[in-house]
Amino acid sequence: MTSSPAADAAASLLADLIAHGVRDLVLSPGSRSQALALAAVDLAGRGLLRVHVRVDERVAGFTALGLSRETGVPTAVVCTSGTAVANLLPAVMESFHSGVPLLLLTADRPPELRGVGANQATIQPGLFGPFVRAAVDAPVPGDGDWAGLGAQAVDIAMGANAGVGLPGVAGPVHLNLPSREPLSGVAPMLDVTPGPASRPEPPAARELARGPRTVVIAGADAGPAAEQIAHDGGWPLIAEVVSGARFGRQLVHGYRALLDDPELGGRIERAVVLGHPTLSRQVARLLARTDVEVVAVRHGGEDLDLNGRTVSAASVVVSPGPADREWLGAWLTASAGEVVDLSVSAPDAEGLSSKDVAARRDAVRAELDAVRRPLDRALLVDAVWRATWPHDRLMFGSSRLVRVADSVLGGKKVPVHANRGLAGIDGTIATATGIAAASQAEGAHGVTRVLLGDLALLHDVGALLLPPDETQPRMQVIVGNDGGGTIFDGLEVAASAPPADLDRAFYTPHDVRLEQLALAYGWEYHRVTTRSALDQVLTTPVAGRQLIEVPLER
Ligand SMILES: Cc1ncc(C[n+]2csc(CCOP(=O)(O)OP(=O)(O)O)c2C)c(N)n1
Ligand SMILES: [Mg+2]
Repeated sequence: MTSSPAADAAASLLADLIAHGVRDLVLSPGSRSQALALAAVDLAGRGLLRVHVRVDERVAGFTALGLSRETGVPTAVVCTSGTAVANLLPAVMESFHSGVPLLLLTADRPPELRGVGANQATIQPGLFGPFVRAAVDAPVPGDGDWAGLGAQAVDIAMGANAGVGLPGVAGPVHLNLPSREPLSGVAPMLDVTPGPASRPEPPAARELARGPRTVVIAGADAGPAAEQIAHDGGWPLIAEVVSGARFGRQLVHGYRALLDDPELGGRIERAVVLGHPTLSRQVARLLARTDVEVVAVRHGGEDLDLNGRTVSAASVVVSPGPADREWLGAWLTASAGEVVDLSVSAPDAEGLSSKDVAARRDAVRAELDAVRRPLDRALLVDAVWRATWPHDRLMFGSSRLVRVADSVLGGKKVPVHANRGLAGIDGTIATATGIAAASQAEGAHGVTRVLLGDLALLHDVGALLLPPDETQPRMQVIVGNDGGGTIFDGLEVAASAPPADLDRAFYTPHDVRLEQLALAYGWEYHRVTTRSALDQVLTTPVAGRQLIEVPLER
C-alpha cells in the first residue's frame, strides 16, 4: 500500500482535533469514510483517542451527544456518504438546542460525482441547515488541504462567534469531507500532542440588583451555577429535576403549587432563568408574563424569550447587599408543607418482638405488605433517586416518569442528564451509553442509570447494540412499562375522542417481550414488581449492562 492524499488529510485532521481538545470519536462503518476510520482506530491504538463504533448513525450521533454532554468538549462523529449523514440530524438538532458541542465529519464524493446520479452521492453540503453553528464543504485532498480546519471547527463548536447560534454557546459544526480514490493508503505516522479545547472568553456578567422580588429558575442543564445565584441572592430556587441544581437551602419543594399561589407566584417581580425549563406549565406561564422581568442566561442555540421582553445574559452575578428575608422565608415556609414523603415506614420493632402472638402476627403481616407493596411511578422515581450518588449519572427520558420525578423528588446533588433541548423520545439510550463511556473512562467508578418509558426504549432499541470488543459500560436501563404512551392520557383530546382511536393513534399499544429483547442484545434482564426487589437490584453492585423492567399500571 502506498500513501494517498485522502489518508494524509484524514490523519492530519484528526491530529489537529486531538491537539485542540477532542478525545472521543464515534464512527459508523462505510467505504467513503475509510481513511478517517482507519486513522481514528490507529490513533486509538496509540492511546490518543477513544473510538466508539456504532452501526446505526442515528445511534452514533446520540452517543456522541452523550459523550460531549459529559466531557464538555466536542466529540467527533465520522460517517460515510448518503443517507448515513441524514441519520445524524436528530442528534444535531438536540445538540443545537441544548448547547452541546459536536463535530460532524461526513465523508462525501468529490464535486464531479455530485448531482450526476453517481452511487451513494447526494446533496450533503448544507444538509443540517440552521442547526449547525458552521458548515464547511472542504476541498478534495490534493486540490486543497484541510489544514487549520480542525482547530477552527473546535473553536466554533465551543461557542466562538459563528453567526449561527448564540456567541459563547456551544453547538454542532459540520465538516463535509470529500475525497477521491485511492480512498485510503498507508497512514502517516504523525506526532500528535493532545491539547486542551479553547473556551471562548466569557463576556462580562450582568449584575443583578437586589430590589425586585426574585426567583431563580433552573431548567435543564442549568448546573450548580443556578444554586449559587440563589444562594448569593437569598432567592427561592425552583430547580427542575433535570437541572443539576436541585439541592441547597434555597430549594423550593412542590414549586407548581407555590407558583399558582397568588401570595407567592403572584407576587414575583423578577425571574432569573438558567438552563432550559420545560417540565411545567406553571414555569412557562411565569416566563410568559409581561409584568415579570425575566433575565435568561444563554444556554442553547436560541434565546429564551416567552414574554417578548426577556433580557438575555451570558452570565449573572448578584450585587452585594442584604437579602430580602421575608420573601425567601415565605417561600421556604410554604415549601416545607409541599415535601412529598415517599419513605418506606420503619419496621415495627416492638410488634415484631412482642410476646403477644396476635400482635406479632399483625406486625409481620404489615412488614410483608410493605415489602410486597406494588410499585407506582412515584415509588419508582424515588428508589432510583435514592440509589444514585455523585459518582453515578442519571439520565431521564422524555416519558411521564421525568414529570413525576420533577413533581415528587426532593433535593440531592447528583449529576443528571436529559435531552430537553427538543424533548424527543429518540436517542435516550444512545445518549446514556455516551455518558457512561465518558464518565467511566480511566477507571472512574459509578453506574449510569436511565429512567424511561417503554416507547422511549423501543424507539431507541438499536442503541442496545454495543460492540463486544469495547469496554462494557456499567449501566442500568430502568423501563417503566405501561404498555404504550400513557403521557397522552393526560391530553385534552383524551376526554373527547373515542377511546379506541386514542389507543391506536396515541397510546400505541405493544406487546414486546422486553426480556427477549434484552437477552438478544446481551443485556442482563430483571423484572421487578415491588419496592424491596427494586431497591435490591438498584443497590447490588453493577458489573455490566442491565435492563430492569418495572410493570406499571396505565
Ligand atoms: C422523536 C419523538 N417522537 C414523538 C414524540 C412525542 N411523544 C412524547 S412522549 C411519547 C410517548 C412516550 O411513551 P413512553 O416512553 O412509554 O412513556 P409514558 O408516556 O408511557 O410514560 C411520544 C410519542 C417525541 N417527544 N419525540
Ligand atoms: Mg409507556
